[in-house]
Amino acid sequence: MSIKILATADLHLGKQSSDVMGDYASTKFTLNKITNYCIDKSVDVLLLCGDIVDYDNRFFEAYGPLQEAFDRLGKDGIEVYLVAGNHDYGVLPQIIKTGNNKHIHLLGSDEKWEVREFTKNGQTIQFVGWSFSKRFVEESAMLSWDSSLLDPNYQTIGILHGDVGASNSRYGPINLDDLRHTDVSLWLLGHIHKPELLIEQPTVWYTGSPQALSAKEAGMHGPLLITIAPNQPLKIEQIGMSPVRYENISIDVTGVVSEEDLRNRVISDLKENAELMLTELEEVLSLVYHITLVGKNSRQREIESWKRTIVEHTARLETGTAISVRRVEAQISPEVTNLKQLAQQSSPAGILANTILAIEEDRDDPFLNELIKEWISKIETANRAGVYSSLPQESVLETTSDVARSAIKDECNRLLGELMNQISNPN
Ligand SMILES: [Mn+2]
Repeated sequence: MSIKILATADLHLGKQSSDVMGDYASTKFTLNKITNYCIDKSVDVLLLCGDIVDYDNRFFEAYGPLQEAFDRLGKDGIEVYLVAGNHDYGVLPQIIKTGNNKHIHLLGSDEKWEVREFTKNGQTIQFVGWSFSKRFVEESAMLSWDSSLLDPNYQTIGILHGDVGASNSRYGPINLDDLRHTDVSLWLLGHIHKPELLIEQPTVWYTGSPQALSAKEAGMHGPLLITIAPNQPLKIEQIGMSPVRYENISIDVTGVVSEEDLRNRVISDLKENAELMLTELEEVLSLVYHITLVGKNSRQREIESWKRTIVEHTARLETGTAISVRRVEAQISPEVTNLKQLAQQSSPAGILANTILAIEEDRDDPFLNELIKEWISKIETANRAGVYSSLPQESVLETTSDVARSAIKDECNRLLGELMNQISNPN
Protein backbone atom coordinates (compact mmCIF):
# COMPACT_ATOMS: atom_id res chain seq x y z
CA MET A 1 0.00 0.00 0.00
CA SER A 2 1.13 3.53 -0.59
CA ILE A 3 0.02 7.15 -0.25
CA LYS A 4 -0.69 8.99 -3.50
CA ILE A 5 -0.30 12.76 -3.57
CA LEU A 6 -0.95 15.20 -6.40
CA ALA A 7 0.86 18.53 -5.98
CA THR A 8 0.58 21.79 -7.85
CA ALA A 9 0.68 25.59 -7.42
CA ASP A 10 0.10 28.84 -9.32
CA LEU A 11 -3.18 27.91 -10.99
CA HIS A 12 -4.17 31.60 -10.86
CA LEU A 13 -7.94 31.04 -10.97
CA GLY A 14 -9.51 34.01 -12.71
CA LYS A 15 -6.80 34.15 -15.36
CA GLN A 16 -6.75 32.92 -18.95
CA SER A 17 -3.97 31.45 -21.08
CA SER A 18 -2.99 34.02 -23.68
CA ASP A 19 -3.07 33.57 -27.48
CA VAL A 20 -5.82 30.91 -27.39
CA MET A 21 -9.61 30.96 -27.68
CA GLY A 22 -12.09 28.56 -26.14
CA ASP A 23 -13.34 27.33 -22.77
CA TYR A 24 -10.02 25.77 -21.99
CA ALA A 25 -8.23 29.13 -21.94
CA SER A 26 -9.66 29.70 -18.45
CA THR A 27 -7.73 28.04 -15.64
CA LYS A 28 -11.06 26.71 -14.33
CA PHE A 29 -10.59 24.09 -17.04
CA THR A 30 -7.43 22.72 -15.43
CA LEU A 31 -8.91 22.90 -11.92
CA ASN A 32 -11.60 20.57 -13.20
CA LYS A 33 -9.00 18.25 -14.75
CA ILE A 34 -7.03 18.16 -11.50
CA THR A 35 -10.20 17.23 -9.60
CA ASN A 36 -11.12 14.54 -12.13
CA TYR A 37 -7.61 13.12 -12.00
CA CYS A 38 -7.64 12.91 -8.18
CA ILE A 39 -10.99 11.09 -8.24
CA ASP A 40 -10.27 8.78 -11.22
CA LYS A 41 -6.76 7.79 -10.07
CA SER A 42 -7.65 7.37 -6.36
CA VAL A 43 -5.30 10.11 -5.19
CA ASP A 44 -5.29 10.47 -1.37
CA VAL A 45 -4.07 14.02 -0.95
CA LEU A 46 -4.04 17.16 -3.10
CA LEU A 47 -1.31 19.68 -2.19
CA LEU A 48 -1.57 23.28 -3.36
CA CYS A 49 1.52 25.46 -2.90
CA GLY A 50 0.04 28.94 -3.22
CA ASP A 51 -1.37 31.37 -5.79
CA ILE A 52 -4.26 29.06 -6.63
CA VAL A 53 -6.39 32.18 -6.98
CA ASP A 54 -5.00 34.94 -9.18
CA TYR A 55 -5.65 37.98 -7.05
CA ASP A 56 -6.90 38.81 -3.68
CA ASN A 57 -9.97 40.57 -5.13
CA ARG A 58 -11.09 37.53 -7.14
CA PHE A 59 -13.39 36.11 -4.47
CA PHE A 60 -16.51 35.86 -6.61
CA GLU A 61 -14.71 34.54 -9.67
CA ALA A 62 -12.84 31.91 -7.70
CA TYR A 63 -15.41 30.94 -5.09
CA GLY A 64 -17.77 28.85 -7.26
CA PRO A 65 -15.21 26.75 -9.14
CA LEU A 66 -12.90 26.26 -6.15
CA GLN A 67 -15.69 25.31 -3.74
CA GLU A 68 -17.14 22.91 -6.30
CA ALA A 69 -13.73 21.25 -6.65
CA PHE A 70 -13.36 21.08 -2.86
CA ASP A 71 -16.85 19.54 -2.55
CA ARG A 72 -16.17 16.88 -5.17
CA LEU A 73 -12.83 16.00 -3.56
CA GLY A 74 -14.47 15.84 -0.12
CA LYS A 75 -17.18 13.48 -1.36
CA ASP A 76 -14.42 11.13 -2.49
CA GLY A 77 -12.53 11.34 0.80
CA ILE A 78 -9.61 13.29 -0.67
CA GLU A 79 -7.86 15.66 1.76
CA VAL A 80 -6.38 18.97 0.60
CA TYR A 81 -3.38 20.62 2.30
CA LEU A 82 -2.41 24.04 1.07
CA VAL A 83 -0.54 27.26 1.74
CA ALA A 84 -1.38 30.77 0.56
CA GLY A 85 0.90 32.76 -1.73
CA ASN A 86 1.38 36.43 -2.53
CA HIS A 87 -1.76 36.48 -4.71
CA ASP A 88 -4.28 34.56 -2.59
CA TYR A 89 -3.20 35.30 1.01
CA GLY A 90 -6.57 36.92 1.77
CA VAL A 91 -9.07 35.31 -0.56
CA LEU A 92 -8.05 31.70 0.09
CA PRO A 93 -8.74 31.64 3.88
CA GLN A 94 -12.00 33.50 3.17
CA ILE A 95 -13.21 30.89 0.66
CA ILE A 96 -12.23 28.03 2.95
CA LYS A 97 -14.11 29.59 5.87
CA THR A 98 -17.26 30.17 3.78
CA GLY A 99 -17.87 26.57 2.69
CA ASN A 100 -18.12 23.18 4.36
CA ASN A 101 -14.39 22.51 4.25
CA LYS A 102 -13.33 20.21 7.09
CA HIS A 103 -11.12 18.31 4.63
CA ILE A 104 -9.31 21.49 3.49
CA HIS A 105 -6.28 22.31 5.64
CA LEU A 106 -4.65 25.71 5.20
CA LEU A 107 -1.20 25.41 6.78
CA GLY A 108 0.76 28.19 8.44
CA SER A 109 -1.77 31.03 8.75
CA ASP A 110 -0.33 34.26 10.16
CA GLU A 111 3.06 33.32 8.72
CA LYS A 112 3.65 30.70 11.44
CA TRP A 113 4.90 27.22 10.50
CA GLU A 114 2.29 24.51 11.08
CA VAL A 115 2.37 20.71 10.92
CA ARG A 116 -0.47 18.29 10.18
CA GLU A 117 -0.31 14.51 10.14
CA PHE A 118 -1.98 12.34 7.54
CA THR A 119 -2.57 8.61 8.04
CA LYS A 120 -3.72 5.94 5.62
CA ASN A 121 -3.83 2.22 6.46
CA GLY A 122 -1.48 2.72 9.41
CA GLN A 123 1.07 4.68 7.33
CA THR A 124 1.55 8.22 8.69
CA ILE A 125 3.30 11.16 7.04
CA GLN A 126 3.30 14.84 8.01
CA PHE A 127 2.90 18.04 6.04
CA VAL A 128 4.53 21.26 7.15
CA GLY A 129 3.69 24.63 5.62
CA TRP A 130 3.79 28.40 5.91
CA SER A 131 1.34 30.89 4.35
CA PHE A 132 1.61 34.49 3.20
CA SER A 133 -0.67 36.79 5.21
CA LYS A 134 0.09 39.86 3.09
CA ARG A 135 1.13 40.70 -0.43
CA PHE A 136 4.79 41.44 0.22
CA VAL A 137 7.06 39.34 2.38
CA GLU A 138 10.66 40.46 2.37
CA GLU A 139 12.07 38.10 4.98
CA SER A 140 12.59 34.41 4.39
CA ALA A 141 9.99 32.15 6.02
CA MET A 142 12.93 29.94 6.99
CA LEU A 143 14.01 32.53 9.61
CA SER A 144 11.22 31.22 11.80
CA TRP A 145 11.72 27.54 10.88
CA ASP A 146 11.40 25.26 13.89
CA SER A 147 12.39 21.59 13.48
CA SER A 148 10.95 20.75 16.88
CA LEU A 149 7.47 21.02 15.37
CA LEU A 150 8.12 17.79 13.44
CA ASP A 151 7.60 14.29 14.76
CA PRO A 152 10.93 12.56 13.95
CA ASN A 153 9.13 9.22 13.45
CA TYR A 154 7.29 10.37 10.33
CA GLN A 155 8.37 11.30 6.86
CA THR A 156 7.82 15.02 6.17
CA ILE A 157 6.70 16.96 3.10
CA GLY A 158 7.12 20.74 3.20
CA ILE A 159 5.00 23.17 1.19
CA LEU A 160 5.97 26.78 0.72
CA HIS A 161 5.47 29.68 -1.69
CA GLY A 162 8.39 31.95 -2.49
CA ASP A 163 11.26 33.12 -4.60
CA VAL A 164 14.28 30.81 -4.61
CA GLY A 165 17.70 32.42 -4.83
CA ALA A 166 16.34 35.97 -4.95
CA SER A 167 17.42 37.43 -1.61
CA ASN A 168 15.99 40.88 -2.47
CA SER A 169 12.60 39.54 -3.52
CA ARG A 170 9.45 40.95 -1.96
CA TYR A 171 7.73 37.62 -2.65
CA GLY A 172 9.17 35.47 0.11
CA PRO A 173 12.88 34.98 -0.62
CA ILE A 174 14.05 31.38 -0.15
CA ASN A 175 17.66 30.31 0.18
CA LEU A 176 18.02 26.69 -0.97
CA ASP A 177 20.67 26.05 1.69
CA ASP A 178 18.04 26.73 4.35
CA LEU A 179 15.93 23.87 2.94
CA ARG A 180 18.84 21.39 2.96
CA HIS A 181 19.04 21.02 6.73
CA THR A 182 15.42 20.66 7.73
CA ASP A 183 14.68 16.91 8.14
CA VAL A 184 12.12 17.36 5.39
CA SER A 185 12.46 14.71 2.67
CA LEU A 186 10.49 16.58 -0.01
CA TRP A 187 9.95 20.32 -0.42
CA LEU A 188 7.25 21.43 -2.86
CA LEU A 189 7.41 25.09 -3.79
CA GLY A 190 5.15 27.53 -5.60
CA HIS A 191 5.68 30.94 -7.25
CA ILE A 192 7.90 30.24 -10.28
CA HIS A 193 5.72 28.87 -13.07
CA LYS A 194 8.32 26.66 -14.74
CA PRO A 195 8.32 23.14 -13.26
CA GLU A 196 11.82 22.36 -12.05
CA LEU A 197 13.69 19.93 -9.85
CA LEU A 198 15.97 22.24 -7.86
CA ILE A 199 17.84 19.78 -5.61
CA GLU A 200 17.78 16.00 -5.32
CA GLN A 201 18.77 15.57 -1.64
CA PRO A 202 16.45 16.57 -0.02
CA THR A 203 14.22 16.67 -3.07
CA VAL A 204 13.11 20.24 -3.82
CA TRP A 205 10.72 21.00 -6.68
CA TYR A 206 9.00 23.99 -8.11
CA THR A 207 5.81 22.20 -9.17
CA GLY A 208 5.18 24.91 -11.80
CA SER A 209 1.81 26.11 -13.02
CA PRO A 210 -0.53 23.26 -14.06
CA GLN A 211 -1.84 25.35 -16.95
CA ALA A 212 0.68 27.33 -19.00
CA LEU A 213 -0.52 30.94 -19.01
CA SER A 214 1.66 32.64 -21.59
CA ALA A 215 4.47 32.16 -24.04
CA LYS A 216 6.87 32.76 -21.14
CA GLU A 217 5.80 29.36 -19.81
CA ALA A 218 7.05 27.11 -22.61
CA GLY A 219 7.25 23.33 -22.40
CA MET A 220 5.19 20.74 -20.53
CA HIS A 221 3.04 21.87 -17.60
CA GLY A 222 1.11 19.74 -15.13
CA PRO A 223 1.04 18.67 -11.47
CA LEU A 224 3.46 16.25 -9.82
CA LEU A 225 2.25 12.81 -8.80
CA ILE A 226 4.09 11.61 -5.70
CA THR A 227 3.86 8.04 -4.47
CA ILE A 228 5.07 7.22 -0.96
CA ALA A 229 5.40 3.55 -0.06
CA PRO A 230 6.83 2.53 3.35
CA ASN A 231 10.63 2.08 3.23
CA GLN A 232 10.82 2.94 -0.45
CA PRO A 233 12.32 5.95 -2.17
CA LEU A 234 9.79 8.62 -3.19
CA LYS A 235 8.41 8.25 -6.69
CA ILE A 236 7.72 11.56 -8.44
CA GLU A 237 6.45 12.10 -11.97
CA GLN A 238 5.03 15.07 -13.81
CA ILE A 239 1.55 14.58 -15.27
CA GLY A 240 1.06 16.66 -18.43
CA MET A 241 -2.31 18.34 -17.92
CA SER A 242 -2.12 21.82 -19.42
CA PRO A 243 -4.56 22.25 -22.34
CA VAL A 244 -2.14 24.77 -23.85
CA ARG A 245 1.52 24.31 -24.65
CA TYR A 246 3.80 27.12 -25.76
CA GLU A 247 6.95 26.43 -27.70
CA ASN A 248 9.74 28.59 -29.05
CA ILE A 249 11.30 27.37 -32.27
CA SER A 250 14.11 28.62 -34.49
CA ILE A 251 13.63 28.03 -38.20
CA ASP A 252 16.63 28.34 -40.49
CA VAL A 253 15.80 30.33 -43.62
CA THR A 254 19.20 30.01 -45.29
CA GLY A 255 18.56 29.41 -49.00
CA VAL A 256 14.93 30.57 -48.93
CA VAL A 257 14.27 32.50 -52.17
CA SER A 258 10.48 32.91 -52.31
CA GLU A 259 7.41 33.28 -50.16
CA GLU A 260 6.39 29.74 -51.08
CA ASP A 261 9.79 28.47 -49.98
CA LEU A 262 9.43 30.21 -46.63
CA ARG A 263 5.90 28.86 -46.15
CA ASN A 264 6.95 25.29 -46.94
CA ARG A 265 9.90 25.47 -44.60
CA VAL A 266 7.77 26.81 -41.73
CA ILE A 267 5.00 24.24 -42.21
CA SER A 268 7.39 21.28 -42.38
CA ASP A 269 9.56 22.45 -39.45
CA LEU A 270 6.52 22.98 -37.22
CA LYS A 271 5.10 19.57 -38.13
CA GLU A 272 8.41 17.86 -37.49
CA ASN A 273 8.86 19.62 -34.16
CA ALA A 274 5.32 18.77 -33.00
CA GLU A 275 5.65 15.13 -34.02
CA LEU A 276 8.79 14.74 -31.91
CA MET A 277 6.76 15.52 -28.78
CA LEU A 278 3.58 13.73 -29.80
CA THR A 279 3.55 11.49 -26.69
CA GLU A 280 3.40 14.62 -24.53
CA LEU A 281 0.52 16.16 -26.45
CA GLU A 282 -2.30 13.80 -25.43
CA GLU A 283 -3.86 16.43 -23.15
CA VAL A 284 -2.77 19.45 -25.19
CA LEU A 285 -5.61 21.06 -27.17
CA SER A 286 -3.57 23.97 -28.44
CA LEU A 287 0.12 24.10 -29.32
CA VAL A 288 1.24 27.70 -29.78
CA TYR A 289 4.52 28.54 -31.46
CA HIS A 290 6.74 31.57 -31.24
CA ILE A 291 8.96 31.40 -34.31
CA THR A 292 12.37 32.97 -34.71
CA LEU A 293 13.67 32.93 -38.27
CA VAL A 294 17.45 32.46 -38.24
CA GLY A 295 20.26 31.69 -40.65
CA LYS A 296 21.94 33.62 -43.43
CA ASN A 297 19.91 35.26 -46.14
CA SER A 298 20.28 38.57 -47.94
CA ARG A 299 16.56 38.82 -48.70
CA GLN A 300 15.91 40.16 -45.21
CA ARG A 301 13.49 42.83 -46.34
CA GLU A 302 11.44 40.40 -48.46
CA ILE A 303 11.37 37.85 -45.65
CA GLU A 304 10.10 40.59 -43.30
CA SER A 305 7.11 41.01 -45.58
CA TRP A 306 6.60 37.29 -46.42
CA LYS A 307 6.58 36.36 -42.75
CA ARG A 308 3.50 38.48 -42.00
CA THR A 309 1.01 35.81 -43.01
CA ILE A 310 2.67 33.00 -41.04
CA VAL A 311 0.62 33.86 -37.93
CA GLU A 312 -2.46 32.72 -39.87
CA HIS A 313 -1.07 29.19 -40.17
CA THR A 314 -3.10 26.46 -38.43
CA ALA A 315 -2.87 22.68 -38.54
CA ARG A 316 -4.18 19.73 -36.56
CA LEU A 317 -2.20 16.76 -35.25
CA GLU A 318 -3.43 13.19 -34.82
CA THR A 319 -3.80 13.85 -31.07
CA GLY A 320 -6.41 16.48 -31.98
CA THR A 321 -3.98 19.22 -30.95
CA ALA A 322 -4.37 22.45 -32.94
CA ILE A 323 -1.13 24.12 -34.01
CA SER A 324 -1.02 27.91 -34.21
CA VAL A 325 1.57 30.67 -34.42
CA ARG A 326 1.47 33.66 -32.06
CA ARG A 327 4.45 35.59 -33.34
CA VAL A 328 7.24 35.47 -35.90
CA GLU A 329 10.45 37.40 -35.50
CA ALA A 330 13.53 37.47 -37.68
CA GLN A 331 17.17 37.33 -36.58
CA ILE A 332 18.69 36.75 -39.96
CA SER A 333 22.30 37.56 -40.81
CA PRO A 334 23.20 38.79 -44.27
CA GLU A 335 25.14 36.45 -46.54
CA VAL A 336 28.53 37.94 -45.90
CA THR A 337 31.26 35.45 -46.66
CA ASN A 338 33.85 37.12 -44.48
CA LEU A 339 32.53 39.33 -41.72
CA LYS A 340 36.01 39.74 -40.21
CA GLN A 341 37.43 41.09 -43.45
CA LEU A 342 34.51 43.46 -43.88
CA ALA A 343 34.99 44.69 -40.29
CA GLN A 344 38.42 46.05 -41.28
CA GLN A 345 36.79 48.62 -43.57
CA SER A 346 35.84 52.07 -42.31
CA SER A 347 32.69 52.11 -44.50
CA PRO A 348 29.23 51.95 -42.87
CA ALA A 349 29.13 48.22 -43.73
CA GLY A 350 32.50 47.79 -42.02
CA ILE A 351 31.31 49.55 -38.86
CA LEU A 352 28.19 47.35 -38.74
CA ALA A 353 30.28 44.21 -39.27
CA ASN A 354 32.67 45.24 -36.51
CA THR A 355 29.77 45.92 -34.12
CA ILE A 356 28.22 42.50 -34.82
CA LEU A 357 31.58 40.83 -34.18
CA ALA A 358 32.13 42.82 -30.99
CA ILE A 359 28.78 41.51 -29.67
CA GLU A 360 29.47 37.93 -30.77
CA GLU A 361 32.97 37.94 -29.28
CA ASP A 362 31.79 39.78 -26.15
CA ARG A 363 34.48 42.37 -26.85
CA ASP A 364 34.65 45.90 -25.51
CA ASP A 365 34.14 48.43 -28.30
CA PRO A 366 33.69 52.21 -27.88
CA PHE A 367 31.07 52.53 -30.66
CA LEU A 368 29.10 49.57 -29.29
CA ASN A 369 29.31 50.96 -25.74
CA GLU A 370 27.78 54.22 -26.94
CA LEU A 371 24.97 52.32 -28.70
CA ILE A 372 24.23 50.28 -25.57
CA LYS A 373 24.10 53.41 -23.42
CA GLU A 374 21.76 55.11 -25.86
CA TRP A 375 19.53 52.04 -26.26
CA ILE A 376 19.16 51.60 -22.48
CA SER A 377 18.35 55.26 -21.95
CA LYS A 378 15.70 55.21 -24.72
CA ILE A 379 14.03 52.08 -23.35
CA GLU A 380 14.07 53.53 -19.82
CA THR A 381 12.34 56.64 -21.11
CA ALA A 382 9.74 54.47 -22.87
CA ASN A 383 9.21 52.41 -19.70
CA ARG A 384 8.61 55.59 -17.72
CA ALA A 385 6.16 57.00 -20.27
CA GLY A 386 2.67 57.52 -18.87
CA VAL A 387 0.91 55.34 -21.45
CA TYR A 388 2.69 52.21 -20.13
CA SER A 389 2.35 52.97 -16.42
CA SER A 390 -0.73 50.78 -16.00
CA LEU A 391 1.05 47.72 -17.42
CA PRO A 392 2.05 45.04 -14.90
CA GLN A 393 5.72 45.06 -13.95
CA GLU A 394 6.52 41.97 -16.06
CA SER A 395 5.45 43.75 -19.28
CA VAL A 396 8.06 46.46 -18.80
CA LEU A 397 11.02 46.07 -21.15
CA GLU A 398 14.24 44.90 -19.56
CA THR A 399 17.17 47.29 -19.78
CA THR A 400 20.12 45.00 -19.10
CA SER A 401 23.21 45.25 -21.28
CA ASP A 402 22.58 41.67 -22.54
CA VAL A 403 19.12 42.58 -23.82
CA ALA A 404 20.60 45.72 -25.41
CA ARG A 405 23.37 43.73 -27.12
CA SER A 406 20.93 41.25 -28.60
CA ALA A 407 18.59 44.00 -29.87
CA ILE A 408 21.52 45.94 -31.35
CA LYS A 409 22.87 42.82 -33.04
CA ASP A 410 19.51 42.13 -34.74
CA GLU A 411 19.35 45.70 -35.94
CA CYS A 412 22.96 45.71 -37.23
CA ASN A 413 22.31 42.47 -39.11
CA ARG A 414 19.21 43.94 -40.70
CA LEU A 415 20.99 47.14 -41.72
CA LEU A 416 23.99 45.24 -43.02
CA GLY A 417 21.72 43.06 -45.15
CA GLU A 418 20.11 46.22 -46.55
CA LEU A 419 23.51 47.72 -47.35
CA MET A 420 24.78 44.54 -48.98
CA ASN A 421 21.66 44.43 -51.16
CA GLN A 422 22.17 48.04 -52.19
CA ILE A 423 25.78 47.31 -53.06
CA SER A 424 24.93 44.23 -55.12
CA ASN A 425 21.80 45.75 -56.79
CA PRO A 426 22.68 49.42 -57.13
CA ASN A 427 19.24 50.43 -58.50
MN1 LIG B 1 3.49 33.88 -6.32
